[in-house]
Amino acid sequence: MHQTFTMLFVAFILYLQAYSLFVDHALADKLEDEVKIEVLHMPENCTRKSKKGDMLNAHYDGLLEKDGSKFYCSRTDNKGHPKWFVLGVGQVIKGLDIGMDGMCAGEKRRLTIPPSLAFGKEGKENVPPNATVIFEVELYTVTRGPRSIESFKEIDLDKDRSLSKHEVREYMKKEFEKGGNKRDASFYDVIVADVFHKSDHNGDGFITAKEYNVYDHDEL
Ligand SMILES: [Ca+2]
Ligand SMILES: [Ca+2]
Repeated sequence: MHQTFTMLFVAFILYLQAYSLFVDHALADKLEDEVKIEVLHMPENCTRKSKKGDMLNAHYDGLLEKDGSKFYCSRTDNKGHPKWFVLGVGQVIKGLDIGMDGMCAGEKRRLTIPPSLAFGKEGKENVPPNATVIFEVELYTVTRGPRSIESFKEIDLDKDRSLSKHEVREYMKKEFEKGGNKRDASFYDVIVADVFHKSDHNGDGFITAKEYNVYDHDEL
């Protein structure tokens, strides 16, 4: 009789522990899925806010929350060129896709991103496992996404249903210079090379509609 009671009691304690683990876990999950967004600078004029599918051009610094050490800086890496990427399609870590939504050109934000939305359990290069990271981002331009059928047609000047380097370059130039920002030729060389590296899967120097719609997962 006494033994049965003990066993029941132990079972009850185990149940409570399991329950609290579950509750803690559920709470932790909820907290983990949030990106903390702090606006550091907001420009006076904001004509267009970023949304999924837009092409963004931004500089960012990545820091570890625990000690503030910097693991990435687009101003020194990537030859100092601002990073460009398509928002909301997994080209960057999830935390940046979430944290850079609804942002204006000229705006600066500090994003605190939990590991589940950053580099996860494994970490990456200079980022240790399970690290919360902070990104300080400065957004330069927001342009309409390059990955819609409309933009494909717009880029494809000669209407042969494939994009040449010349066509991509002209399109980028037109989009980037809408806001009156002049860029030197090397700026476009880098972008065009990057676009073809990511999208011209068979390496024939042209991007077909099919190649155009494939998103590569590129963490940074
Ligand atoms: Ca073409
Ligand atoms: Ca191709």
